[in-house]
Amino acid sequence: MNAPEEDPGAPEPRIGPVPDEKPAFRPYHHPAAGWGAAKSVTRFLAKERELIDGPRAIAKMNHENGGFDCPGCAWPDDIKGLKLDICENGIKHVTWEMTRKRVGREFFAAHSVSELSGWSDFRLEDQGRLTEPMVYDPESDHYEPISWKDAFELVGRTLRELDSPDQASFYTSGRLGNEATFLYQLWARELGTNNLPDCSNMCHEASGRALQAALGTGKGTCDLKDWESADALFIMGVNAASNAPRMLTALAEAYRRGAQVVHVNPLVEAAATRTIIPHDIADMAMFRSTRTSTLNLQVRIGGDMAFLRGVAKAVLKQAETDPKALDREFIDRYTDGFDAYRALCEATGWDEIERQSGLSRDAVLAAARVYGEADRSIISWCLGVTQHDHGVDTIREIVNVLLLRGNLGREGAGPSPVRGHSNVQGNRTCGINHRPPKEFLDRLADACGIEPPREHGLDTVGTIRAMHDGDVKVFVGMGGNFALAAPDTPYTYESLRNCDLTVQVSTKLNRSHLVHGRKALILPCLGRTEKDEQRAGLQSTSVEDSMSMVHLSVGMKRPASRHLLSEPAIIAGMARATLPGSSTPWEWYIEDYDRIRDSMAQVVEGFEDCNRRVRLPLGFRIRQPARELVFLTDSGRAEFSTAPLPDVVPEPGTLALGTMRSHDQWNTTIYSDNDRYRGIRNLRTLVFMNKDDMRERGVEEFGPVDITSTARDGSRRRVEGYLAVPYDIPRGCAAGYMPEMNVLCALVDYSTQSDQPLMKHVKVTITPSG
Ligand SMILES: Nc1nc2c(c(=O)[nH]1)N[C@H]1C(S)=C(S)[C@@H](COP(=O)(O)OP(=O)(O)OC[C@H]3O[C@@H](n4cnc5c(=O)[nH]c(N)nc54)[C@H](O)[C@@H]3O)O[C@H]1N2
Ligand SMILES: Nc1nc2c(c(=O)[nH]1)N[C@H]1C(S)=C(S)[C@@H](COP(=O)(O)OP(=O)(O)OC[C@H]3O[C@@H](n4cnc5c(=O)[nH]c(N)nc54)[C@H](O)[C@@H]3O)O[C@H]1N2
Ligand SMILES: [Mo]
Repeated sequence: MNAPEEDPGAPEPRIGPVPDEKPAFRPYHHPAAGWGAAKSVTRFLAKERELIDGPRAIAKMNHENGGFDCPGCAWPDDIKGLKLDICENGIKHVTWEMTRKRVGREFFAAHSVSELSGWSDFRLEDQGRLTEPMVYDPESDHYEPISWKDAFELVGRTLRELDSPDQASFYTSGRLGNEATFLYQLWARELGTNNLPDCSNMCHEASGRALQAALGTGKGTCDLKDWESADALFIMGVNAASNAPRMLTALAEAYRRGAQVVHVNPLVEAAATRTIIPHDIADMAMFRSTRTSTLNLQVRIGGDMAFLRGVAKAVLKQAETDPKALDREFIDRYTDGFDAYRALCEATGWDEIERQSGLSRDAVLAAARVYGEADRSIISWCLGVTQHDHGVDTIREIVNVLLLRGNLGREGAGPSPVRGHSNVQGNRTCGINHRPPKEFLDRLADACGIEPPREHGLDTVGTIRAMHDGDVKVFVGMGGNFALAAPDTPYTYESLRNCDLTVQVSTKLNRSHLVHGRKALILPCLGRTEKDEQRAGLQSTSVEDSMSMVHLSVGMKRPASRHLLSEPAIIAGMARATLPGSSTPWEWYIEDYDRIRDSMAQVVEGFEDCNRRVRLPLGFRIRQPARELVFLTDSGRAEFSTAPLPDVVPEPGTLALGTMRSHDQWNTTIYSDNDRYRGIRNLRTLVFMNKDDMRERGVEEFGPVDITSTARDGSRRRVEGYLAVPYDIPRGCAAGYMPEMNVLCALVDYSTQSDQPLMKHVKVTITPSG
């Protein structure tokens, strides 16, 4: 066996940009994960000098009874308690947090904010962990130490002086644990605002809205057991090998048991080829890889809805001669709106489906055959589907297709969104919602004795606009890196700078500390890997994964600095200072997080008796009514939708640009300038293009190009000198990396269905530079 050729491993992974090295592109033909990943991890650990603690921490990660939850993606833990269900990128995220480097007061004394503003984002985070609270001093243009008490007082005073609580906005990034989340929303609502934007507003807002409307349940209905028993898996708009690497195991196992795995993506990503499963020792030793795909469909950017309509059309056609093609009994008993949907499918012509999906009729029919022959199908999706104007309609079309064959409420079937941040789903469950349901607010009022505001608050896009207009004056960032993650970078910068006060609760230095309000605080917190000691002893915090499993996470490392506070403690401190007359027992909650969970048990749906259930070996699963065929919709049935197909074909001369992640980054955190599975080394300012589109524009391979986007309101944005990489991508489509390309995303370009920025569908023209 010519093993080494099978998987010779990564091109040397560099940690951080290497300015003197030439960018390179060499297509990747090896399996995902396997030895390439192992090699990359070893180098990363060595670089962070974590060869001893790193592996020990990893052994503790995601394990029942006493580990911490991987701070990476939201893919669920292995239900069989697999001890080595780890992934390259999870290890990077953990090690990133555990670095030995520190950013103390000496660092801030030595570097002014103006100076730091000239540093790269990589260099900022590479300084290590923040160690004590800092306040911005405009006189010296430096951050200076401040006591926790004074920091809380500054937040409290500024908030109390506002004319209205709606002049403050409280952002959440999806790593925040459930207990902190609960206290955070309680603080905002007791103050009197629902301005609770979160990263979900840029991520899966469309999924929540669509599933809620169709099924009355805003989450997916599948769990890992379903994934293990499906006959067909449809993976739409996910780069799983990089962003949900543990999904590779599920795909490989599906292939081995003879299930069909269909990938729908403009790019053939590494997860759509083959993988070596990292925990399969035999496979690793033998360099044996497994296929993770049976069919790849390179849909046009934004073309998923047309593709799904084509599948439905084919299934309905088939049903004319083969009644078993549809699950009529299911449709009659549980759904509403079938006749209208059937009529719509019949009225949609194949030429339109082909044009809008970018796929041939034969390709769509091939997928429809897979779907028609499978007893149990799961459709899974991520940002390739959500970050579009018609994201909600597309996800409703996913549900339409599933309903046709009764793929809901039974094992091995259903809708299964892949969430992003490790606790982004838990954040929403525990109250981070600018449009909170009435029932949640009622229970919050009863259990916590507050009068929560009833009108909707601002989301991410709304907050940026309101800060720009001067309507929001205080911004609190609970984790994340708002300045870089949000669209329209210069506009977002102006918005943040227009605030009276910006507060960032963070673990590492990032751009959002340098793009700040007139007053600014950096409040450093414990990370998930670290021990959180409170009065009652070592505390744990709960998190919810993509499949609604809630379990405890306990840190095991000594905190990076003795001045750090936990996120719940920081929130309680700010809340107490803001609300002097509050009857909420803020300090009492912090002494023992079980007390927070007792309140959550009364307020959060599905959290009844959570203190006991969360301590069960695998935690507990939040009940999904739609899984049990209970539909909390107005009709009490699952709703077919009948939205018209959007026109996603770019106008002549323009391209649809999707912004996405490389293999070596966590959202705004860049680990290196390599993108191994796409064959890229040492380059981030690039654009992947179809060869014919390049030729038509006189763009040379690796030649510099200028990219201009045109927004809805006609305004233009531009980046210059990006290098064009010829890639296997449909004509009319282009792709490149966030967050660099966020300058091309206009704030006005958000979905009217979900208010999500259109990060996967930026209208651009590309021309050779100079
Ligand atoms: N290592 C790592 N893991 C992560 C993250 C990270 O940054 N790094 N981020 C986390 C977060 S917050 C999230 S939300 C998830 C994101 O996970 P993904 O959704 O995988 O994120 P992206 O990198 O944006 O990749 C989008 C994928 O959609 C495809 N795509 C683009 N446009 C379309 C389209 O119109 N239709 C279809 N069908 N596909 C399209 C792209 O080719 C790409 O494969 O990952 C999470 N996990
Ligand atoms: N163009 C474009 N833009 C996008 C996207 C896209 O696909 N295209 N994707 C969007 C998506 S899906 C998302 S989720 C957002 C991500 O937006 P965010 O969640 O705001 O950004 P991150 O980069 O994940 O945040 C990284 C920072 O979080 C802090 N941090 C890390 N761990 C912890 C912790 O335990 N506690 C606290 N308090 N802080 C911590 C660190 O200081 C680090 O610098 O970006 C969005 N932006
Ligand atoms: Mo996300």
